[in-house]
Amino acid sequence: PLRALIFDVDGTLADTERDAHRVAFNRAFAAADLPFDWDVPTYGHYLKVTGGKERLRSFLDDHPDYPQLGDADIARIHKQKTAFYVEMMEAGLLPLRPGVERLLNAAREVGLPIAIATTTTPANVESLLKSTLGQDGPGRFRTIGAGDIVPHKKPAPDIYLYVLRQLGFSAADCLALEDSENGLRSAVSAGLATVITQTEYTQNQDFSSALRVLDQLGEPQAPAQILHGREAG
Ligand code: XBP
Ligand code: MG
Repeated sequence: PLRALIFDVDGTLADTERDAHRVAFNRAFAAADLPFDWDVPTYGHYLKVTGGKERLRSFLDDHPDYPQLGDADIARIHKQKTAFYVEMMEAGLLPLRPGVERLLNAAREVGLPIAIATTTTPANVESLLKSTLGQDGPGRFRTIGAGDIVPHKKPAPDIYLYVLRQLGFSAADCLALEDSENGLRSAVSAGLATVITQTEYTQNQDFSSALRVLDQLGEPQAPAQILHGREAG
């Protein structure tokens, strides 16, 4: 039986990367007087590194000509980035992807628990859910696994294993929803069947281990496929 849906956040619930995370990083770089700015293709390249602090570290490793930062500086700049991101969410600038709210509502109607497994910072998830679903948005999810709560970010399985433990369900009884190859690898390594909704940034990635690959959840049949179609591969 299907006992829970486990959602990724960035790229899956909302298209947050290009117009929110990327912009928040650039604002934090400018506020810290750093001489770089991530354009859309550059950000796409560094998205292969999950986690904002890890992403910045990887960029600096590739650019020895730029000022090099210690872990404390990266943490400080990242904290500022989170503040800018939350500010953007509170301004209500970013919608959920098509069909997401309908699927969340369909799950609630049939009494199916929903959960979150993401590498992003908890404050980001909370602000996105509140701005799109209302103040009780975060409370609709039985478990929210996010950020540094596990030692290894996606594509490691840690965050999905953490969420499964919190839910008390086995992987065989849950379904993951992801948008990226890193996310898919994480979910599949945790034993989860996974539905992919592709984004502009992830459309050319390898999704061969996915149960199903969709453009989005907005098609008329999507909720029925997700809620009843696990074995229909
Ligand atoms: C999302 C991420 C995150 C965000 C930035 O991956 O990799 O790092 O880009 O968030 P996923 P932070 O969709 O697989 O969860 O800066 O808060 O780390
Ligand atoms: Mg994602």
